[in-house]
Amino acid sequence: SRLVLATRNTGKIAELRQILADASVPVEIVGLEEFPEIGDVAETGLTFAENALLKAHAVARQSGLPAIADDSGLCVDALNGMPGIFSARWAGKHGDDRANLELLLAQVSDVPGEHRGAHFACAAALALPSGEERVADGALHGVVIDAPRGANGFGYDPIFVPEGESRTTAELSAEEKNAISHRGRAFRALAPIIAELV
Ligand code: ITT
Repeated sequence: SRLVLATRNTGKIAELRQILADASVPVEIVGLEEFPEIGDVAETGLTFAENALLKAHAVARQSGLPAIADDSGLCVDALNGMPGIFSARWAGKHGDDRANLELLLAQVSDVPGEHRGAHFACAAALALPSGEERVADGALHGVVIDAPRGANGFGYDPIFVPEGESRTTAELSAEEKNAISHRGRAFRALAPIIAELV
């Protein structure tokens, strides 16, 4: 059976294909490029779970296939949880990872080390064409540092160091990141549900 991966973020696509392969989800994953008629979904939800479900339902309805979506972001304690669900467009233009990271660095520049706590959050959603839905969450706690390091991953990875690590998530290998990440945790929790329902 086939399952549509309802994201256009290339960083997510690479990680999700690996996470689902490692979890031995027994379905064929097809990308949105197979459905050029499906446009972007307005992310009008107030939570990661709401937005992940909006994306999964829109793609399931339009493709006629089960769909999975990821909504994720970085929640910074000193910024009252922002950028959170606004992480992809924090500096204004959707998906400008470099500008988003630079703005965030400027916003935390005078926050002392002991108040640099943050977490990545991910909601993993599955929607069926019938309207049935499931969602699972994952988080990765750590700190925001004051200068970028590392070339792996995407988004805010160069300025985030997980608890118990000295490297940023952009300095971890893909395998190392997936083993601990918000996305790895959320989709490993969803994997048995995908296997059951799809
Ligand atoms: P889709 O909606 O097409 O999936 P998107 O990039 O718009 O793609 P989101 O609205 O979920 O997705 O935004 C996620 C943002 O959060 C992303 O642009 C990054 O800035 C940040 N982010 C999420 N997971 C991350 C990770 O593992 N490492 C670094 N940054 C991450």
